[in-house]
Amino acid sequence: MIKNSFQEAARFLIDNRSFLIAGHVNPDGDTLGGMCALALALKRMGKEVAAVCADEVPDSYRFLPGSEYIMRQIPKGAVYDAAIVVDCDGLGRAGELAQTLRKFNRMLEIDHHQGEGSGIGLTLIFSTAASCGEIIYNLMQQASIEIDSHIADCLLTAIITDTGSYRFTNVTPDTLRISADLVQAGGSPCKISQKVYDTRTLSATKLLGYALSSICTAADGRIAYTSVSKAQMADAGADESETEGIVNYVRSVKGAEIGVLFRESSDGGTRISLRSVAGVDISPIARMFGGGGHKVAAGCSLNLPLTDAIDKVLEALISWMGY
Ligand SMILES: [Mn+2]
Repeated sequence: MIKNSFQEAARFLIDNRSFLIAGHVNPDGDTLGGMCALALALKRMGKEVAAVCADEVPDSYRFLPGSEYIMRQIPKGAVYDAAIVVDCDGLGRAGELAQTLRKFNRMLEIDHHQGEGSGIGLTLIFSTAASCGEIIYNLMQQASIEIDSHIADCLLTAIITDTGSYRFTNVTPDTLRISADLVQAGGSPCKISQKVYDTRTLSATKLLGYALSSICTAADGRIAYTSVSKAQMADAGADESETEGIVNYVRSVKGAEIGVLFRESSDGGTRISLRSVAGVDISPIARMFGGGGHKVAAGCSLNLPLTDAIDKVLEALISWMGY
């Protein structure tokens, strides 16, 4: 794996004057928490910072300090010395921003997927880290950046969401040590859990109802799956980001080793989210369809209508499981 040192990455933060911080499409707590933490720290260092994400910040993450800096587009005419890319397994994950990012000479990619980075600049890619939040914590320590309660909340959100509240197999002693330091610095797991998990909009709750009421199983119950159509989203008044988390309910059906959520996209294609129990590596299936992710959480998109996508992915999953 190509890896640069934390010293080099710390120098990169100190030496450059202005930064474009980018995250991935359909942003989650790790990409957003990491982006916000970096934006807050760099602004405090007197740097010029723009944080950009091709998709809207979901409501449940608007509490993140620094999320007010996240824009959908790069300000017209703005030029930045360097780019920092957070939680992207390849620049393509940044969606519409990828083109702009490829023009940078100075780049720092912070990630914990299996990929090796774009090869443009520096990389801090550690596939054993549970979240980018942990890597950014180590980077800040190296750069002697003081972690205040705002940054602590951002990094703790990254860790809590990417570990499923410390329930996934990716949790390591370091995950917990870093979390302890972040709580010491003023981060609040209680507040984060309430904002991210215990607050659901009415529209998202209705949509969850639709999704749960039509769960099906296949392969003797070892696969549980459901779908959400554009019509159901419209009926619930929900947007695409409000499907986040539904797949975890699907996976939790007793006996299911794999949970799948099929979501009809606005462009007529289908977005597929996959979850598996520990010990079942679902990422090869996501990659088979041009997607990616982790062993127990992966995803892909198919340029097919909902019902065709369901047929195609189920067929692949069922034969993959040896049926
Ligand atoms: Mn992540």
